[in-house]
Amino acid sequence: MALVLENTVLAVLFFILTSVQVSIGEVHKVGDSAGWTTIGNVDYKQWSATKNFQIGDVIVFEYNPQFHNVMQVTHAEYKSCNASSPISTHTTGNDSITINTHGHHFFMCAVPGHCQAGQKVDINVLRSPSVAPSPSPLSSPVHTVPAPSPNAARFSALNKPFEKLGWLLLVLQLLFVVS
Ligand SMILES: [Cu+2]
Repeated sequence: MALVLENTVLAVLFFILTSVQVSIGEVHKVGDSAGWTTIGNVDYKQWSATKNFQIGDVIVFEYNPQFHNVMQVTHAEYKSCNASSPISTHTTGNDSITINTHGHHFFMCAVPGHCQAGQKVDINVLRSPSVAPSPSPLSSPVHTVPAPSPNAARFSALNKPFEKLGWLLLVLQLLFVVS
């Protein structure tokens, strides 16, 4: 009996740990395979528009540090390509920046001419959209699993450990009843 209980606890702990791992942020490499560059006219606006940035995500800038750098700047500085008073400076050539707040995060290369040439990116972390009910004529009246949005998936991933805990308590109660 004790062995069964032990195995159950271990299994549940494993589920909790793997569930927690799912909720860790995504890694986004700026410019994808092109990286952080002025070569090839990479459209960083287009790149960021295709992403769904979330709090906890990691933004990776990969570049040759001899030719480029990364400066986080204000919106005004981003627009005017002015890096005279950056919020933060990154120069390793492989910079990982974790996004911890909602809203816009503006980055540019401060090498003269590069920002003007388009080496600038706006990482916009949207607030989780309110889960507004959107009844579609195609959906059945029976409330089934809603179409999972990336946000919903992430949210449920965060809640999973607690579901598992509830499950653990139920199992423990059953075991006590049986023994
Ligand atoms: Cu540059």
